[in-house]
Amino acid sequence: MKNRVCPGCGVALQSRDSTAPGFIPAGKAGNGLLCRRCYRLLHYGSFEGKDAGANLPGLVKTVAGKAGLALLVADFFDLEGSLAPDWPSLLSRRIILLVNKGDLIPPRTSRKEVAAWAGALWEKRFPSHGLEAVKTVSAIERGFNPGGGINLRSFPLPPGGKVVLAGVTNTGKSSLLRRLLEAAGTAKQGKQEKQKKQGARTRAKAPVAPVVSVYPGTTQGMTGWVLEKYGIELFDTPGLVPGTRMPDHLCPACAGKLLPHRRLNVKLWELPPGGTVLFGNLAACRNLSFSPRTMVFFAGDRITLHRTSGNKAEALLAQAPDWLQAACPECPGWNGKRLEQVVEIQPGQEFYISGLGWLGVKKEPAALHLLVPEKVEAGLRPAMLGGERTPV
Ligand SMILES: Nc1nc2c(ncn2[C@@H]2O[C@H](COP(=O)(O)OP(=O)(O)OP(=O)(O)O)[C@@H](O)[C@H]2O)c(=O)[nH]1
Ligand SMILES: [Mg+2]
Ligand SMILES: [Zn+2]
Ligand SMILES: [Zn+2]
Repeated sequence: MKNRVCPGCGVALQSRDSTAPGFIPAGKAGNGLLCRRCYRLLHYGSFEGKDAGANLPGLVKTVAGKAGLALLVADFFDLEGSLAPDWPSLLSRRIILLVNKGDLIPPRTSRKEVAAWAGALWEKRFPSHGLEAVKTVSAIERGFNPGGGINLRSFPLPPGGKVVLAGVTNTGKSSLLRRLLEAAGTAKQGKQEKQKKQGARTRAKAPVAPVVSVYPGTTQGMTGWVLEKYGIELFDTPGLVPGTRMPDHLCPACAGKLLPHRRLNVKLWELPPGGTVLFGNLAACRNLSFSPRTMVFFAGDRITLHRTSGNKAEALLAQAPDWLQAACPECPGWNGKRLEQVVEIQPGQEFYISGLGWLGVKKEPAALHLLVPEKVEAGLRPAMLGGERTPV
């Protein structure tokens, strides 16, 4: 660890201003001690204090410029949002795309298929910049094997061994780094967690590893970690906020609730003409076809997918009861505005709403009326999960 940088979030430590980023009480700053924000996040689960306010794309570009290889971490749940920034211009020439949160992929879809799907999306968005590899990984799975999930030894390492982790917020960059640190025997966290479980009365020391949380923007600066086992120095970087995803317009607590944690929320419904499905109080999908359609809806496991009629949907969106709320009244960037879209969707296609979820139709095409939050990217795509894919 470099001196005087919080190992949890990468912000420069300071003892002058308790309201500014990186604050640590005077005399406490030592190796491995966390800034106040990280400390409170880790011990009380509260997310407070200002962001460091740095030029994040600039920082990522600078770190990537010093590294010879970039591990671009994408979130399986929102691949469009993960590939929204102009990554080729930000990262070094060699990029490995890691599709993280593979544990959430339903068993009937193979992880290789999802990796191929992500690779195709990359090619569509960045046709002139080839990827070194695409892999599906999971940072939380039991039995996670960095040697099997990300075989760092199978890629020619850059001279100097510097490798950067990059991505948009909340894709699991810091989580993957923690797993690699644990596997390499560098992090103390694994041992402490075990001690706690065994009821050992040892006072927990601050873990020397990046802090992970459901809130976007947990990592605010750069930290470097030497992994002797792999012969590399791995850099964690702050997640970028492309502004195209649903969570980019919500408060940190509501943004965290959009993530699927243990599983996807999947609902298979036969929707009569006029039948409507709400994604919390954020988005809506109504069947405009003249007969019922079998449809499947995907969202995070803390988001309510609610089936109703077209008339009731409007009232529910206008005045959401607590059980439906996905955006609270304090969400800063959420103005309640939704844009209308009418689409004809085929089996083998999905309609996605970046960072919120997606839906598909079975057996026969459907005409749909959608209400999509303003500024959030949404549209038709070839189905990602199982079955036949219909090009868009
Ligand atoms: N289900 C699942 N959740 C994961 C996985 N990896 C990370 N998460 C969760 O995703 C959230 C974000 O993880 P972080 O590691 O903090 O993500 P990050 O990319 O470092 O985020 P920023 O620092 O905000 O850019 C946390 O709630 C993690 O528990 C995974 O493989 N599977
Ligand atoms: Mg992080
Ligand atoms: Zn910190
Ligand atoms: Zn909110």
